[in-house]
Amino acid sequence: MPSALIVIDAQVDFCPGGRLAVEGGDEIIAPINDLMADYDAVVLTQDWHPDDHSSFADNHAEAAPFSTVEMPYGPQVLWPRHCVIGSPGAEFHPALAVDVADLVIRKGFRPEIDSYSAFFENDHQTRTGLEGYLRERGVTALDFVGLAHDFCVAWSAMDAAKLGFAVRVIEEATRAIDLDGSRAAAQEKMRAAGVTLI
Ligand code: VGL
Ligand code: ZN
Repeated sequence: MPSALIVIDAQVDFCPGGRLAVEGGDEIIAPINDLMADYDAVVLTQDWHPDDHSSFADNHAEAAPFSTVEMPYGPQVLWPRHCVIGSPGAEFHPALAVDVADLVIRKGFRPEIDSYSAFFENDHQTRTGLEGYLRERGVTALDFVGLAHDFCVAWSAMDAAKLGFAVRVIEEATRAIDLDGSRAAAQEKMRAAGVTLI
């Protein structure tokens, strides 16, 4: 069964010292590099937002970071400004083995919509193109690692399961933001969606 490792958002801004730092985010880079050789394909995703992105709290009047607002496509958490296109924080972690990757897919570049999942933007309809790439490569099994466990990894893994891929999340190669218990909630939702947590 051809398999792919999907590395979610292993970027400077999600690591300690970054704009939306995930605790221990840098600890998973070496384990991820070690995993890459075990797969037929390696895909990296890159969170990639324009300055005026609607997920940034400072683009909303009087909105606090980590509060939730209603967008046309549903509820959206407002984040500190992060992964701005071309900024140092949007780069991959310097130790990530970027050269091994077959594909880098960017997401979240439309100002009006956020994109946690590597497959669909947050309206659950706009496609990133990743499904087509994997199908054309004949890939049927996907393992997910990266940041953050409870947002972009979880949403990507659940979409992949819905699309019919065999999906696992390698939890020790992820770290969570854990906003109001979002880590446990994500684990429950992933299991319910048919994702295997290992
Ligand atoms: C992410 C919040 C905002 C993630 C990206 O990679 O999990 N979380 N943008
Ligand atoms: Zn983002």
